[in-house]
Amino acid sequence: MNPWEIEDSGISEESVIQNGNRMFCGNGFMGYRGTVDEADKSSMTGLIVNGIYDRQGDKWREPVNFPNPLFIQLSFEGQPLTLKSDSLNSHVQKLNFRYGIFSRKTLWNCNGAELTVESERFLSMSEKNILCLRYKITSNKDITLGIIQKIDEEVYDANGPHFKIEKKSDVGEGKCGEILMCRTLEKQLPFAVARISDFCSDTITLKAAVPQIITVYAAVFTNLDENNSPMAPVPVEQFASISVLQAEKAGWETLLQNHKKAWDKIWEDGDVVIEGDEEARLAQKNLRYSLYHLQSIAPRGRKALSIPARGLSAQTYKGAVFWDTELFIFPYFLYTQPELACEFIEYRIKTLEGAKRKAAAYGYEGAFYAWESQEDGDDACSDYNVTDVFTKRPVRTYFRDKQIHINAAIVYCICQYVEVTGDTLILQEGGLEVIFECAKFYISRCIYMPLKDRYEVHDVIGPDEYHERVNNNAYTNKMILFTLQKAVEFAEQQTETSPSPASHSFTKYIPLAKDICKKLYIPSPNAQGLIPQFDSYFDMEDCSLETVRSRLLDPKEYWGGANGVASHTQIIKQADTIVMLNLFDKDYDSAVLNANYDYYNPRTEHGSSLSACMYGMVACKTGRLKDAEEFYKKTSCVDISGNSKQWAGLIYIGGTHPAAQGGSWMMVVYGFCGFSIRENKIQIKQNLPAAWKKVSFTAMVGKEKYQVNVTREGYELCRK
Ligand code: IFM
Repeated sequence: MNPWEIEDSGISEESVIQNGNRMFCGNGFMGYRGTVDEADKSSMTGLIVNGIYDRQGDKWREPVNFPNPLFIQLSFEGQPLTLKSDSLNSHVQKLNFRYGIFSRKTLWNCNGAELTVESERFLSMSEKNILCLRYKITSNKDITLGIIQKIDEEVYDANGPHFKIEKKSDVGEGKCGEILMCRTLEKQLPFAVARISDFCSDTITLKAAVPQIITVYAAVFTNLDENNSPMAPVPVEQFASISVLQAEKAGWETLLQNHKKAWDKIWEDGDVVIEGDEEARLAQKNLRYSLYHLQSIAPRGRKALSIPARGLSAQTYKGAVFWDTELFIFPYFLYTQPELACEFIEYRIKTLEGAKRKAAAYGYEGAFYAWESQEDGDDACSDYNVTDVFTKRPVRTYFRDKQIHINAAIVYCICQYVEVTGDTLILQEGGLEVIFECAKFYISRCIYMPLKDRYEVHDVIGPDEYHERVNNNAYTNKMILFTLQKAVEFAEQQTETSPSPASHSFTKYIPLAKDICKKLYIPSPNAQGLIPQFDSYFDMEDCSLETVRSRLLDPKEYWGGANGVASHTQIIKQADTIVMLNLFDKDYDSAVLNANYDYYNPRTEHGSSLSACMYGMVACKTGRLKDAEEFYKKTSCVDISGNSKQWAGLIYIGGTHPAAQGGSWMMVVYGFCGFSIRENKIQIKQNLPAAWKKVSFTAMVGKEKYQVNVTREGYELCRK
């Protein structure tokens, strides 16, 4: 069994959708779902380009699903050969996740002739705009088939349509292929999709046992791509036609070798090696699969992009960027490819204006980042993010207005970046302004309680989304404190040296920020060491998860909001206070970590894929190795197993889960290896699972790159 491969033979509708996610290929510029060559929109085919969104009327704004240039469909006696055909004999599809290569082998019985299709595709990691497909047809008897090859413009859309086709033309040089010149509907953004095939007919006659191989090269360009000049933009169709012709000239083998070389380079620092027995090998496979997904969606080919919560796998969650990026995905890139981690910050700098607009719209100062952020930083999160299963009416949710902890996640991420890389340039290039603007928002959001002589933060939602509009969410308050402390620290450093315009704008807020830092209420542990998730949390009904689940009248019912089954109980959706204890473990003694872990874990639904890794890391810190291993399985298997939550109310939320994948890396490196940085030095406090002998990974700290080898007995750091 190839340790870098997954395979599946499922052909049910559910399997087709799941495999679309599980066998996703991407190169950071674009992503292509793991569907077969002849699949159409009914199989939710998808080609998503990072950072390209569109809105149709007042429907949800979402990523544009581009026309599919790799469509090939065979037919026999006028009947299309698909996974649903009665003539289907067998089907298997695979993903090689070392190199991001999707393959399939499918057999049909065509009137006694056994027909086999084998194909392979990849999205080039070296040429970001290029996709390649090799399609091989073999029959054991002479046979004639119909064949349709095209750029399939009939795309799947959750809330489309999102583009119009302006022109169709030939690729030129007498080649067999076409170019589609398109424009998105809302912003009128031009893009082009081109394809060339080396087979040019609509019928195909096969001699017994003589295979026919078809090679397809495709190119996708938008006018925002890095290699286009903003000053004198080259028309996208010209780019697409030049590139696809170049790809064809280079040929399959060369493109494949270059693609593999690019992946080899990625794995040099991006891999984590787990050695040990069978269980360790499984853990290794799950981890590498997770890292593959992160690498295949890490922004490449355009500047200042980030990673959406469902990667590039679908239009789910509106293709939006959440706090997932900063707190769950960022750490892996920070230590392995800091230049990519920096892009996430650049993205927040680029979208600061949108965040300022949002703060102003709610009557606050500074910047309030979008809960669901797209290319301009305006909030894509609707006021009605869930649909009631009974009335089919939209439910008013408050994620957009009240999850103010998003700001602090961004500040936390910038501070981590500066601390670990030592690169302060990003601060001058907009990072400081982001920190100060986030701080200003919090200053205007905190309220002073004169009789208590303290500041409080009311009417928020913490990470646990089932409890809306609560007061003094411990996680949020602690993160606000962190933000204000950092803002003051940076502002004072700046004024001491050379004041930047950003720090100048914050100077007048310093006294108030300091006062809030002194008097902000941070819920502290009670006599049992327990920290209330928010005011009066412990007064809510204390019942089991099973009790809450048994109250559901419909399995798709939403647990939160005004009438949700969990809203009036202590059952929470995901790690909340535990996230705080994880990020600020040094501020609490182990009795507090233990008490809160024991209390909150049985009360957590783990209904978000962000939950397991946070509990898992605290399980490692408190020596609960068995629990930690279970949480590791959970976070690292979300996508490989396909066992993830598919519905929130009536809204489909499937797709891949980059936060859980980042969580897999964090659990191995931060959790089991106990890796941390203290005073610019690497510290290791390992607690490896019994089946693991050794973990090796790369960590870049400052200008140094280390190979870190951790065994049960100790560790070594070697300069790389
Ligand atoms: O950011 C998360 C949130 O914490 C829980 N709901 C899903 C979002 C996107 O992953």
